[in-house]
Amino acid sequence: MEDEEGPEYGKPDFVLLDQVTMEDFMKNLKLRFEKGRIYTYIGEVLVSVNPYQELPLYGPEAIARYQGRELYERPPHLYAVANAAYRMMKRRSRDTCIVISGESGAGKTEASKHIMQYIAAVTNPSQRAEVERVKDVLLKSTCVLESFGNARTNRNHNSSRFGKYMDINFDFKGDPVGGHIHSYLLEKSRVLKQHVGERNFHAFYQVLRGCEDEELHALHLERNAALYNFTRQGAGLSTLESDEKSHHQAVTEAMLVIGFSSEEVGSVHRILAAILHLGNIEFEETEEGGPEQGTLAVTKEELVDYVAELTATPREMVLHCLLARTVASGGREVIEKGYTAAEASYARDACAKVFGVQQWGALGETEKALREEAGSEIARSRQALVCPQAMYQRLFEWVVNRINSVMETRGRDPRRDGKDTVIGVLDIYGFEVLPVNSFEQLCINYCNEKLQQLFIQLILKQEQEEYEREGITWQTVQYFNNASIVELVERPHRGVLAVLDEACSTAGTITDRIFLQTLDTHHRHHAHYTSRQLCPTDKTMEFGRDFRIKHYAGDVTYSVEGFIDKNRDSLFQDFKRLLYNSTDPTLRAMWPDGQQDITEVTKRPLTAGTLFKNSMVALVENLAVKEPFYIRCIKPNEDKVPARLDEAHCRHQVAYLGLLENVRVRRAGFASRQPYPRFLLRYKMTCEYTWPNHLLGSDRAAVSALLEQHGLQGDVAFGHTKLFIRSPRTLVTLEQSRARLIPIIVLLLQKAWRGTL
Ligand code: AD9
Ligand code: MG
Repeated sequence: MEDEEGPEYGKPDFVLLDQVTMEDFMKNLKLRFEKGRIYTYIGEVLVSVNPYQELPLYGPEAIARYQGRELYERPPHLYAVANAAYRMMKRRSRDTCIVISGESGAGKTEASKHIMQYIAAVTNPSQRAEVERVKDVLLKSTCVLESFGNARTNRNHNSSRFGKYMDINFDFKGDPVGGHIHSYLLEKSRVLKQHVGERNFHAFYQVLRGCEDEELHALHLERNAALYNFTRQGAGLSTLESDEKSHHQAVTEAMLVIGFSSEEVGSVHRILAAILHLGNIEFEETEEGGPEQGTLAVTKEELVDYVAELTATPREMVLHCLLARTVASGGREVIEKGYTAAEASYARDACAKVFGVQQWGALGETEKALREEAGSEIARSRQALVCPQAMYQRLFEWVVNRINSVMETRGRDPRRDGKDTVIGVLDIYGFEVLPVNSFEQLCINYCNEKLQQLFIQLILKQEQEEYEREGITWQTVQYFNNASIVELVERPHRGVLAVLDEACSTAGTITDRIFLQTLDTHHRHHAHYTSRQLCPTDKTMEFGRDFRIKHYAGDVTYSVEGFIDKNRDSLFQDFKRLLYNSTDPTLRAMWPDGQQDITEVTKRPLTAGTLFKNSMVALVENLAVKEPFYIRCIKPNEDKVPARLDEAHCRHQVAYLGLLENVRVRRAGFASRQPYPRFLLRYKMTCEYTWPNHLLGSDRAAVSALLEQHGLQGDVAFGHTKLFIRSPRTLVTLEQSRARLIPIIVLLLQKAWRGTL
């Protein structure tokens, strides 16, 4: 890798473009991409294009070139941003965060791994054992979380199906002493159903392929993923399978290194196996029974035995959970109710209910009406299918918590109770538009609206405000403010999530269709909301099913089918109690709420939407108080092939990431700003009037003299307290001049000390 880039590589910073147009932006992006320069700055924001091939950009040598350098001293790189965040944290004791955004497959997770590797490489030079432990856990946790939280999708073979924010805590020496992972909205519905060409979470295949024969036998599993409903859908079974065994070994080893006991690893495998067996259980209607006992029976009874054995719970209780439910009927009275034939049929096609928006469109009007009428029953009859995904979600959360508990206790020096400083790394799902968009996409896109709002506030608005504060004249840049879209989703009482909560709290009678009607009433005049009802001529939406939000990144049509169910996310107490009563302590720890008495469970739990909203508000609050660094990832083409940048595809991403506005603000503004004393401290040796000390009255006057000597005065503006530098080139010139002089000064000082001068 070259330290300097010639003009043939395009502009290393979009701020240096002659004109800020989409054409020029794309030309530069493409030119650089074709020359293997996948990184380019916009000021301190790093734009990264996924190369889809291994490039010689990473590793110890590259890390050494960036370590301790200023951002502009070397070609744009993730390491430079990681280094800048680290130095800001260490030198100025500021909490920092690195926000990585972009669509699925754009390279967010890979970027976060490089950042972690950089931080691990440059810290703990004295090799303190406890710090090494923390670094090990931080690095190894990625592999474990990818196993449980990633899956092959059509857009990315290793797609993160959860959002991740990781705080790394540093002590006063700048060494990592702990950390904490927050996970957001795991796509648990994937456990039940995968789209054509996609797979379930990696962990299932890794167990099937990687466990030794003996263990597999004890799990009552065969090696063949095609034997299980949850792993045989979609496609892509054969791809990657050869790697599955080695991944399984790596994940198991990582878990043990992190501090999971081998008993815990065993329990995890048993839970995964139990979920696969649950997926193969089938139901049939029987002659026996009645409305009370239900008319449902289980075929393949041995599967119930397996589930009971693997979850260390009584067989009868497992069966009960699958076939009946206990309900509180007022006071302390408790009754048992078996599922009826009607509910059973809903259970059978619940998968279609969850994902079957296309099928829904194919249904006749009578059937639709019938299904809607029985809508309230769906949540109950879905238990048999809800259980496996709930089990998986709890397993995932437990894994995250377990890693957190290890990171919280390691590394910290008990003699020092001073506050740690933090670097947060956010790798969260990008904006999503699928052929059919449901509740999950609404949450994901709302999350992106929140992050875009933060970006606007922090980068664009803050920048403008600073210039005004410092008395620098410049032109205001117009940018799209997405506040009203965020409001549309999260506003109390009237926002989409509030209306949905209202629908969920009304026992049984509200259907998805009524929910949509309420939305239409509330938002008929909203500039970013529409539906078929409000726009009857728009045939791209369906009556009574779709609404559309005009997101900052583009229009998304959501189908309300299943919204109420997914938001309510209810799970019967029987199932929680079953697992709480497991004699396996690991499983039991995942279900602490199972100890509640059924008659005590009266308080309505928070809905999935509200929980997500709360977690987003907390996340944004957390990020807003940190010094932010941004990585904006771009996916070059839809086919995941190297060396091809599809212009139309990238243009869209450049537009919705607001990169042009970002460049305009940065250009209208300045590439860098520094308080006068700090600027002098760094560059005073490059000017005879300022070295070793100046006599020019004020620091501002001294800075002015210094710049004049270099002939750089035309590229700066003088604020009240800070110097504003327009072009990164100026910084590069100053840095080079400083680098040339340092060895001479060191030599002079050495001679002075030795008295030979
Ligand atoms: V998702 O939202 O989790 O579906 P990401 O995280 O944005 O997505 P990811 O980092 O997983 O995408 O990258 C997708 C694939 O692109 C990786 O599996 C690599 O094969 C490839 N990739 C990404 N970044 C690089 C890179 N810097 N060098 C080489 C890369 N390959
Ligand atoms: Mg990812």
